[in-house]
Amino acid sequence: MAKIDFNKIPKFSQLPVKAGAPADSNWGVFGDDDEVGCVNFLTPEGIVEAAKLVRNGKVFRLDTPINYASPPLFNREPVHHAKKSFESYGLLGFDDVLDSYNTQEGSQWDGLGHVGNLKAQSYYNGVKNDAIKGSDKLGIHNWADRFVGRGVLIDAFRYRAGAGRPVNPLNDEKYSLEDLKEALKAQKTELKPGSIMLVRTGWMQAYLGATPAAKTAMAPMEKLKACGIDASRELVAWLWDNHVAAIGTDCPAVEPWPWDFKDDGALHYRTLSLLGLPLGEQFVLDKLADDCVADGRWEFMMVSVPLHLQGGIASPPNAVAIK
Ligand code: UVW
Repeated sequence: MAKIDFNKIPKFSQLPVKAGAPADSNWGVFGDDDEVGCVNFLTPEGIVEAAKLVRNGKVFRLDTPINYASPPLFNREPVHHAKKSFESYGLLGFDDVLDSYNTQEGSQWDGLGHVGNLKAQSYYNGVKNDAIKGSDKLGIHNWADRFVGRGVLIDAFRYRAGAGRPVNPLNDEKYSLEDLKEALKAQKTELKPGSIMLVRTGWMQAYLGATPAAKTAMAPMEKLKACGIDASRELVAWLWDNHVAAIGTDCPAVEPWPWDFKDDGALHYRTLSLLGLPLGEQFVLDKLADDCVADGRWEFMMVSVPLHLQGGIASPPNAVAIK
């Protein structure tokens, strides 16, 4: 792992640094063969600093129980959980067997092989579709022991409600860059280089409060409407210039859903493909947010251990925030 010198990272306005790379891409900044992306901003020094944020031993699980969404969103399959008995060996005991496990059925990090930029016909760092299909390139295993650092929660949902401009999370409303900045200011919190930025949009709370019939009605891709973060170039420049390592949200797509797959300016393309910036979706942030209000601390140590799946496309975050 190459040592990161934050002072030497080019500004967004200086991108791209590599000849032939698409506009607004950081391809080559972490090396031509890099498969880690912005998770490179999580450094050993940052982990040591993050550990100092642990003060009262409270732990918040940030991912949903498996199969929490019934049915899962975006036409993804539910997991089938069976227990395999040891009775045939004359023993008492069981193993688990999970069938049809889609790593994006609930809380998830989208890995860098999840979507490629259509215009550039490439994934992060210029990787081609055939390489994703036929090799472990850009797999989730690259983050298996890298996703630890300072977490920062931006409670954008609470901020907008408090400002008299509430968001309906079950509609395709958006949080602007200004909202995120103002919410941070209201929380007296700063982004520091190498932060894992979590944004509470209110979607998870609204979804969990919906009736079973409403959940069934909203689950299909073509029916779902959900709030999210603005996909503007300005917002993405702010993330990069602040050396944000990843962005995790409690909504289904980070950006408002539906987004247009053909739109080159979609946040999925701007982040995953052009910057190697992980997107986290359907995170559980409500209890953490309440605790942040209670103790006035919106930063914590965050530990996420994605599945050790060679070539994996995505993973549940298996994440905790520790205060
Ligand atoms: C969508 O935007 C469809 O979400 P995901 O990243 O889970 O595919």
